[in-house]
Amino acid sequence: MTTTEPTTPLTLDEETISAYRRDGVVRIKNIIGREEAARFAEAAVAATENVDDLFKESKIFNQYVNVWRQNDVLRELTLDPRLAAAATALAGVPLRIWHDQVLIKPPHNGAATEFHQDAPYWPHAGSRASLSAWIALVDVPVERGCMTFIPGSQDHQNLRSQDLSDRDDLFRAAPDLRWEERLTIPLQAGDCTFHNAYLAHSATPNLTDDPRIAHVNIYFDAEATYTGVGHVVTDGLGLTVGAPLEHELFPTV
Ligand code: AKG
Repeated sequence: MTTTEPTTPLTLDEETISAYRRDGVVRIKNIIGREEAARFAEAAVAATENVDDLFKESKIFNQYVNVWRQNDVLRELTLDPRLAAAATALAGVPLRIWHDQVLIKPPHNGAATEFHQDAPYWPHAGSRASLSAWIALVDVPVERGCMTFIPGSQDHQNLRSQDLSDRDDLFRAAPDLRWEERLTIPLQAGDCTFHNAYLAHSATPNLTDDPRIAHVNIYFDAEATYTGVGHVVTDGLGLTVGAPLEHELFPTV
């Protein structure tokens, strides 16, 4: 797989961009500094303490969406120009923020995030490129809940949404993917992966005594239009079906 060590300011070389376009995923080490990651981890823990998470019925992870709207420190990370520049170079089209999320797997959470794609859940039409920057705010070795990808699976763009608590659901939807090679990517604090929103991915359970803390910036095509399909981020905003998602929640980057 391709791993890039960033320069300052971050520019991605052609090899990294073409590896991303082929595999649907790329790792960028040290996209933020280790100390920055520690500062954001502390902010993520403080911002989510005593707050109900979206996934509270599930052991898979605690999920907090759109933290950038409430927390000034995490807002810096969600709107970070280094991440936005890398995402835009990989996507090759102008992007908006779709939403962010802090995903915490508590110690010994006892549940994997099972294989799924992201895009089938989203109310977007005509997004030429949507992708996530999954940023490790703590060291995430395999045992702490790192991500595994099926490179190339982003070509499966017409699947129904898949249940990320069901180990077999993706493979019922796309039986050929069961036999494809998988790529597991441990990350150190400050590293990130970018993955295509159609790329099948999963994460191991957290088997360690420390929480796994990740912050995810999700970007989508600035010209994509709203489908009206229900989603927690867009419900009730009064968006027009068939029009671009022009709203302060979805700033261009
Ligand atoms: C995503 O960022 O799209 C995920 O599915 C994350 C899964 C996880 O962090 O466990």
